[in-house]
Amino acid sequence: MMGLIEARLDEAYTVHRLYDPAQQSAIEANLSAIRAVATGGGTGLSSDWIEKLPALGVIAINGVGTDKVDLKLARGRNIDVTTTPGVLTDDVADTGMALLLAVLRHVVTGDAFVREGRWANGEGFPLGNSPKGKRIGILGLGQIGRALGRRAEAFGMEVRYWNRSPVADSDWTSCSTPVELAGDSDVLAVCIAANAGTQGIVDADVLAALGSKGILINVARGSVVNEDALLAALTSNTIAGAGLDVFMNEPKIREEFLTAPNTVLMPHQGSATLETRIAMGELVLANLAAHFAGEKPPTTVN
Ligand code: 8YV
Repeated sequence: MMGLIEARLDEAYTVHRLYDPAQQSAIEANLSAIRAVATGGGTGLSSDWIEKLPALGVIAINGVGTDKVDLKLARGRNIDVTTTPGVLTDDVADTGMALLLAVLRHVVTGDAFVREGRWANGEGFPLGNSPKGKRIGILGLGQIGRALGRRAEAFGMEVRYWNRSPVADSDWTSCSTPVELAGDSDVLAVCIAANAGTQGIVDADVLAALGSKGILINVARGSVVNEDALLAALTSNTIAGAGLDVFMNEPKIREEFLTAPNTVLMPHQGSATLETRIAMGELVLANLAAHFAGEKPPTTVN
């Protein structure tokens, strides 16, 4: 979390930092006194840790992903799990658009081309592709999926979607399966929450349906994409390219991504703006404050 949010935590509470090796013995000595955990969406809290903390009453996630916390186990222990909904929606959707444009318009390779002096040497640079008139398929029409769809519309794209549960309030075309969505899209944008039911939902069949001109964007979680299938699809030109903000085993992602053709990589930056990280931190603080005041934390999800 940001320094100024951590400073507010330190003002209000006795804080032990699990990521700091120097604090390990103090933490082990204080297990029964720890009443709250603040953590990131990609980090969560393992079930082993939940079991080790008998006084735990709240897990305040600085993010919206709950895939790294067993929500049922927490509920069974009367532990509230909270997230930071709403405040990061626009930035994550912007990241999706940034990746989409970066792939279609060769932003990253163009930058290298100029710096390497190849433009000055008179070399030609390949034409990009326009988003205008293209179809974008949103996999997972939650808040982020909707925000990305609205942005894509502003760029002249046609929006369709697939969602696990029926969506009543959207004018966009609904597809009945992820494969149908991919087959009906030029760009497939993955915005779906990660859980047991969505693991590897973007598989070889979905990528084959997206096709050799199709682009995959992922701003959700690495686990919702079968990475073997994605790397195979990129290297065999089964799809045309990808823009990826999230991966399995971050930050030690599979090395094949580093050389995958026509692929733009980001180090999980969807919500990483100054403004949004302050707003997320404020929500974490509000949830913790409510818990310690004996109230229900405002954005409890379980
Ligand atoms: C953050 C996220 O990068 O919301 C999420 O689930 O993955 C991101 O917004 C992460 O939570 C860092 O704290």
